[in-house]
Amino acid sequence: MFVDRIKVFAQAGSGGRGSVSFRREKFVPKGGPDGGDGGRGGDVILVAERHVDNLSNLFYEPIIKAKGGGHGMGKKMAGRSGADKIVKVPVGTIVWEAEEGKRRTSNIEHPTPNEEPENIDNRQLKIENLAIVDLVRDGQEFVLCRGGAGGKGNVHFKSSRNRAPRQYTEGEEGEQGHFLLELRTIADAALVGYPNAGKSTLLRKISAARPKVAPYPFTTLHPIIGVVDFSEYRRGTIADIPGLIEGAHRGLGLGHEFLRHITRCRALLFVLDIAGSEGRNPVEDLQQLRREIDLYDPLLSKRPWFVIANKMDLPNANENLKTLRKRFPKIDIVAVSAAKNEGIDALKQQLETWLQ
Ligand SMILES: Nc1nc2c(ncn2[C@@H]2O[C@H](COP(=O)(O)OP(=O)(O)OP(=O)(O)O)[C@@H](O)[C@H]2O)c(=O)[nH]1
Ligand SMILES: [Mg+2]
Repeated sequence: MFVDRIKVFAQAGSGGRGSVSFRREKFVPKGGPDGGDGGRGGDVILVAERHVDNLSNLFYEPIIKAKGGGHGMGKKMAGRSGADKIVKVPVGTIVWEAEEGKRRTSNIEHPTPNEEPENIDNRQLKIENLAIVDLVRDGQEFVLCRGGAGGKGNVHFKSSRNRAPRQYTEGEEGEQGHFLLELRTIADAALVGYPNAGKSTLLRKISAARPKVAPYPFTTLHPIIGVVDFSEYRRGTIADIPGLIEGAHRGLGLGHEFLRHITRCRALLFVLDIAGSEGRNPVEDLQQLRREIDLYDPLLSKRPWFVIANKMDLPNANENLKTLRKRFPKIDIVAVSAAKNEGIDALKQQLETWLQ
């Protein structure tokens, strides 16, 4: 299962209560207060990990809780600290507060995991302003909810006037809240095209990634990243995403939800079935794809873009390629046959310059 958007409830541990205790020992009458402090509650910590590729672990565990601190004890012994709860998330995870103003309150509500949050339109969300954090680096950590401090034991309340204090404090409550976690894949470029254009076949040829390839539309259901090795240890990352069709912005096909995964790409690589083997016209395909991207996010369609004309081994490919070049004279177009492994080395060289 691939989960790239999920609502969770997180709660850090509360601090332990301070202890009320008095020293009792032979030959030490009225030994005085010796109640220790409570331990602090554990934090809920998110860690971005390169090897985690989606948020499915949270689908099974949408309620994340860290342990509370232990209560203080006699003989000035402090309670143990609550263990932190560490949650691994993929690199590229953005965290939003799912219910504004509900963080850090003490009334524990029943979480409603997996419910699609309303009125969060990700295109309008300015990551920089509204997100709590954007975990973009491997190993990056973020304390989502901080554990509460431990309470004070009665040893702190001794004074000249009160030598046998019975006061103590409760531990602080841990922070808690509902959060929306969303994965926006991080890759240098994305392969954008109609279903069956050969995007996955292509990714298999240029990288070690092994996305499924099949002669029916919508084979690819979620993004897959391939690493392309260029010369001299240089490499680039390419995302293979599901096929896009006309009307995707209205929810046709798989819709355009998955396009969030290309919002961080520096370049878009449009993959065309240049032979028009399914009865479509590649020039129109390209225009339509550009239009869908623009409808999704006008800023995205302003990114650098290039064309990979695939299926050059089939009839009509050459003619169509000429027409396409005439129609888009300023755009870099590389012709390949992914299935026949033709033009792949040249494409890799181009990729290196495109992604510089
Ligand atoms: N003749 C020919 N067929 C190709 C070529 N590249 C891919 N195909 C075939 O086209 C079909 C679809 O290929 P995929 O790589 O699954 O296409 P896709 O763009 O990833 O499709 P979706 O994941 O459904 O969007 C498969 O049957 C491939 O074998 C090519 O260069 N020439
Ligand atoms: Mg595919």
